[in-house]
Amino acid sequence: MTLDQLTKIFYGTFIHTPSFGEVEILTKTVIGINSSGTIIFIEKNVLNLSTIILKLTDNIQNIEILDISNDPLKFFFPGFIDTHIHASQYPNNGIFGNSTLLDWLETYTFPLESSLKDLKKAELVYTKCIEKLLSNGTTCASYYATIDTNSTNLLADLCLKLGQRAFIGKICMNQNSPNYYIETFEESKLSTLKVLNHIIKIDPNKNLIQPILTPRFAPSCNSSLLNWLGELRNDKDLYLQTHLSENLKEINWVKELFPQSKTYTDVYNDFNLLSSKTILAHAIHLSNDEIELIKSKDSCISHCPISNSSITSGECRVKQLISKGIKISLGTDCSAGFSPSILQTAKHALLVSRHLSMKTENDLDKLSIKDVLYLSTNGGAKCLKLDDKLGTFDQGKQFDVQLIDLNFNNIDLFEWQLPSDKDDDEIWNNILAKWLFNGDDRNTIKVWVNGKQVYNQ
Ligand code: XAN
Repeated sequence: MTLDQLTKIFYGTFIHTPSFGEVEILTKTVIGINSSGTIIFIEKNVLNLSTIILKLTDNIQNIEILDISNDPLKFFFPGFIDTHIHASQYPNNGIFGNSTLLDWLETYTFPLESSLKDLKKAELVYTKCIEKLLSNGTTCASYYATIDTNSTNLLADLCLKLGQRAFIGKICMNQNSPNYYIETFEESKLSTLKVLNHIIKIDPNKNLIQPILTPRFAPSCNSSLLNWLGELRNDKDLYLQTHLSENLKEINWVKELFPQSKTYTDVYNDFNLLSSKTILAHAIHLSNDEIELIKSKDSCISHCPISNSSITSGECRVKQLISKGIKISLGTDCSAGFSPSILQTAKHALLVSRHLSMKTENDLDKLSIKDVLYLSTNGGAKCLKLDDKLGTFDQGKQFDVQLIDLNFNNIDLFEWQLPSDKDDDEIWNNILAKWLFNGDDRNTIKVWVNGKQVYNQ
């Protein structure tokens, strides 16, 4: 450890989820970071901050210190990771009527997305969306933009400017789309390459922004486009995101469009789109063969419970997929999902799992508070293959963190519910439960990405 690089020190309670179903509470802990936002030391059970500081350095002038150790209702938590969100649909949050997937796309979604080729409008929408996510503690998001090159590049520029870690996807769609929102195969290729080049140019070291190939879903791309995307993905080892098996009508449509493929998942596999860097949103109605195929490719699933309830798509069998070894994370899926908050999404993941368990009469389908907090953070990091950098508090990882403060009247904690100096698991489990079920963006008071503060309430 080179302590002359030490720039910031944080002292207090840190809570994270090292594995699925596990929460670790680190009280009286000191974390130090360097100017790149990398955690360079962690010291647990520190009773006196000054002694530690004196041990570390004799020059504290240039070191920023944030000490929350005197407030029992504040704690640091890893930043949330949203692995599936359409920035371009943000204005439609909450507007979905009684629709289901295919009519929802035609009625609400395509008109809004296509209108964002107006870059003034796009800037307004994307800025609001990014700022809203940051204020909800989301430090990393995998975004869908639109089919438009400039509008997609703008989203990347704004994430970089506002300091959010992001994967940026230019949507590809060259068939079964309205005439006002469709591209040719040639246009889709050119636009995809332009966006890749732009992102590499603005963030060559991938400090914050990375490109992600984004065929919207099988019905909107013809075989030539899927084939080209598969080759590009493979040649350049790129991330890729798409939708899978969300709605029964959609699945039947895919069968008609791609009769040569055995299943919906096989369509993606047949075009070489599945890898350990592929994020599949929804994946609700999978057969056992499809589950095996996803597992064999080490692709991951973004579970979007609010969206799945809102446009009545179904309940993803999260616990079953995890038991098969599939990586799972959470997606807000704005605007089929009405909330930009991963905390709300985690709460709905828990509730949707209860509905699933009523249907299956299997208690094992229920997700716990610890489970959904894992999916919101470390699960997302693993899906994005960034778990060497994000998801937990460990030396060598980046400080992508939110400071939670429960001193607001959305959460009434009584004296006997407060943590004491003794570590008390049950007290902390109850505090996390109150945060999950009654908390909201009021409780996220500061947010850092790469150690840089990007939100302050
Ligand atoms: N399938 C989709 N599902 C969804 O939830 N949102 C979308 O925009 C979309 N496009 C295809």
